[in-house]
Amino acid sequence: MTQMILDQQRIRAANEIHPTPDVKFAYGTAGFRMQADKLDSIMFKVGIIAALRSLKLNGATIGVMITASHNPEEDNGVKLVDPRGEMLEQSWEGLSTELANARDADTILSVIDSIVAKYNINVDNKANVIYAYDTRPSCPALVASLKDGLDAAGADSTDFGLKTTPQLHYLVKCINTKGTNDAYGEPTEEGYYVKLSEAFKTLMKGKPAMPTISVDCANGVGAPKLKEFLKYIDSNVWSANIVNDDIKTPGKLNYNAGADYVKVQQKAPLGAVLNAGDRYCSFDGDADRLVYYYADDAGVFHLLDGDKIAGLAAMFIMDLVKTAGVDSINVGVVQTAYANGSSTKYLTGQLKVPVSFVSTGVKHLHHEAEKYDVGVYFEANGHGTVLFSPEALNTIKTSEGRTPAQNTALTQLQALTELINQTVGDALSDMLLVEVILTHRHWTCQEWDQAYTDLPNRLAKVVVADRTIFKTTDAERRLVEPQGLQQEIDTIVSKYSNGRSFVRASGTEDAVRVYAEAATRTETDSLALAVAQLVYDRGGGVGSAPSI
Ligand code: 16G
Ligand code: MG
Repeated sequence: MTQMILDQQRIRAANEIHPTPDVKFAYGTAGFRMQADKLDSIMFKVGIIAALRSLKLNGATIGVMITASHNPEEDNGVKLVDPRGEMLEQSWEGLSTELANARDADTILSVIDSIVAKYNINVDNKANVIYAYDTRPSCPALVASLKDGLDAAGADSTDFGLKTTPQLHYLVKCINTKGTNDAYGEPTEEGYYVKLSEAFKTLMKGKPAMPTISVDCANGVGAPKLKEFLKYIDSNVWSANIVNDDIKTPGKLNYNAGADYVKVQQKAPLGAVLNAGDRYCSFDGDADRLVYYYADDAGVFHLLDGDKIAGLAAMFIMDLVKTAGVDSINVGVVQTAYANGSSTKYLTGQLKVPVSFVSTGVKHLHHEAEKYDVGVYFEANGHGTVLFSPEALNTIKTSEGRTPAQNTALTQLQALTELINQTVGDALSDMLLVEVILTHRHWTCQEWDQAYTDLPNRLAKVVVADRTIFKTTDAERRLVEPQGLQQEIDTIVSKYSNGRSFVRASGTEDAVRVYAEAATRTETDSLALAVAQLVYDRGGGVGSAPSI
């Protein structure tokens, strides 16, 4: 048994109070996520994992965020944040899953022992953990369970209260870099607003203000946080009208609102009546995703999703790098298979920017983006950010322009590195980035939208007996198993003009997702239905046959 500071008696006691239900838990794409009433035991175990991870990293501060993002209010979830504000290192997911599924106290203690042994953890260190949560009614009880785990593990922990997910990532990075050469900022919520607002003001200096934007906050934590941010900005410089800001009424969180709803339904959220020419955007429930939209003169809804944001950001940064005379800095974009085919064509054909493809999930995009000097990564669903490498940051900071124009561009680039949350996608920070670019270009949403026209696309969901039989390769763009299925998909796809379709098991839901795009809406729907039917037939479909 472990000799460490972990208090075995307390772990046993905590396990009594927070018994593990008969559920198969897995640390998925974004941590543990499910109906909130099944999560109690997970929370105290996550407290222990967070402490162990901190011990492993010599007491560096680890973050824990309690949220289920865009998922329904009755769900909740928890994820761990590594010291530099990144997602938990993947190699820890397996053992976290093992601990989550351990039921009796002896098994729990022996899994803890194996983690200590495997990672050669120095138990003399002191663990440091911070945590925060969103507006879900289930959060307070889950926080209490988390705290039991942290206490049992002897961790020093700080409750940062209600925060957006990206704010928690920001805080973790600030705490761990405080006093170093690459100090990220003040580790307070105020510090976050100050950093973003100062950078924003620098970038907006001398530019005429645009009309007020409407921001749908999905009745989630983004609403109070955006209100707070607005206090730091003169409304003559920039103003926002917040819709869906009711975080008190039960049942409203994410209900027919928020970035996921708007992206999937391809329509405006509840509470937003679109006036032609105005700008609208939506955050998701924990404010780490952003999509824009507008209505044209005929009143038709148009979506500007993560792909459009990536294109806009890459275009602007490439121009700025050139104007600043630091074109040794290379810019790259990272996408997933869900990126609209037209967006990839625009990036490679028009912007001539390198594009790499990775599997779904922020951790994959983030790491790939780190390979560029400036790595722009966005999922079509609106989660993304821009990463500046240490070398790029240094070049921007130390270069001296030969002309006033070059100096202005360098100042703006420097401000961009501070405006953009480099730990993770951040709806507030990303929105400010988009607002800066539109202001600099004097563009409406409609003008921004003209970069390229999205191919019509459709996402379908098929419930099957066992989704783990669906195995993919090539950044999830092709199936290797079940055998032969990819060939059948290829045959179907070849019948459609500009057709593309792929199939992958969801990492967050018990279902298989089917994506399809083609030249026309009718063709797209027909393609999506045909592939969904194939998956249903050959993959062991459960329940009623797919419909679109
Ligand atoms: C999670 C991921 C998101 C991804 C989505 C895919 C993070 C923080 N979030 O929400 O990036 O797009 O899962 O869901 O990584 P799916 O596997 O169910 O399609
Ligand atoms: Mg989210």
